[in-house]
Amino acid sequence: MPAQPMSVNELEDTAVTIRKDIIEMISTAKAGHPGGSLSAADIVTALYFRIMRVDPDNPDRPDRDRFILSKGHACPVWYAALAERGFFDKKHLGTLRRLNSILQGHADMRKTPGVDMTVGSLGQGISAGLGMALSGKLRKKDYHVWVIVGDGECQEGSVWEAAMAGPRWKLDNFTVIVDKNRLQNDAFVDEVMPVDPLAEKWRAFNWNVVEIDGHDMRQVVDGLEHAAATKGGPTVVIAHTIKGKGVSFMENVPKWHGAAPNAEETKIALSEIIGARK
Ligand SMILES: Cc1ncc(C[n+]2csc(CCOP(=O)(O)OP(=O)(O)O)c2C)c(N)n1
Ligand SMILES: [Mg+2]
Repeated sequence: MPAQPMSVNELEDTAVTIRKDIIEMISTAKAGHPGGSLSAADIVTALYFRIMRVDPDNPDRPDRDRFILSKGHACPVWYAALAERGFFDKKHLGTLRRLNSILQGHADMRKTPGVDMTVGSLGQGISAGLGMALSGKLRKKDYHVWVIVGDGECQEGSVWEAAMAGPRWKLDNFTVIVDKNRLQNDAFVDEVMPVDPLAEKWRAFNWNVVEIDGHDMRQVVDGLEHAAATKGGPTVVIAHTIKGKGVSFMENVPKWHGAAPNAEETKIALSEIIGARK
């Protein structure tokens, strides 16, 4: 079922394609969320091209690993990875956010092949993933459930209700990845409502905690593989990331949470993304 798992070098190349597709998609749609898509790009690439057992020809295959992008506004990164992995034709990327497109502004499980959970209302994804993981345990299936949440999203109380339940059910088939890019929509998380110390919080909820640089592909792969192999309870991977990573004028700038680049900005963004890999 897995494609040949990619090497770190191949994953780095693929992440360039994913970042290009994110920018092109949002530029064409003239709307969308580039910042949080780019911060998650390396993690999502590693999941779809090395870590997860998924089957693009049979998206609902019962033994597939499950993935939920709980920070659903960042779905361009999800769509780019699904298309690149072969879940649907890449031509759909040009229809992002259009009426009746399979690629809505927030991912819809009824519309997009490979999407197992509708997202967009922050704070829901961990609970949904937890249910999938618990179901897997009860039915003695060996799939793994992966959920990405935002750091701003960690302000939601429901995140911590789900966090309490994971160790209770010893869900070692369950991994949460926090995209800790330090920003939420209009400002830095620390200014709005600090969530730190995040690692200590998860530890206090009895999770195994791993911290990685979310843009160092070797660390991303090692962290995710460690999470998949850890037995006895769930793991949280705290990924230190940069919002807008790969496009200089977007990095760490709150405006690029939810704004589309114009034609000139798109040109610069694409040349920076491609140039970084040369
Ligand atoms: C329940 C809920 N409240 C508010 C919003 C509006 N909203 C969309 S994105 C966002 C900020 C999210 O920040 P973070 O989780 O850190 O995501 P990232 O930085 O990765 O974009 C907010 C408040 C929402 N989608 N859902
Ligand atoms: Mg954030």
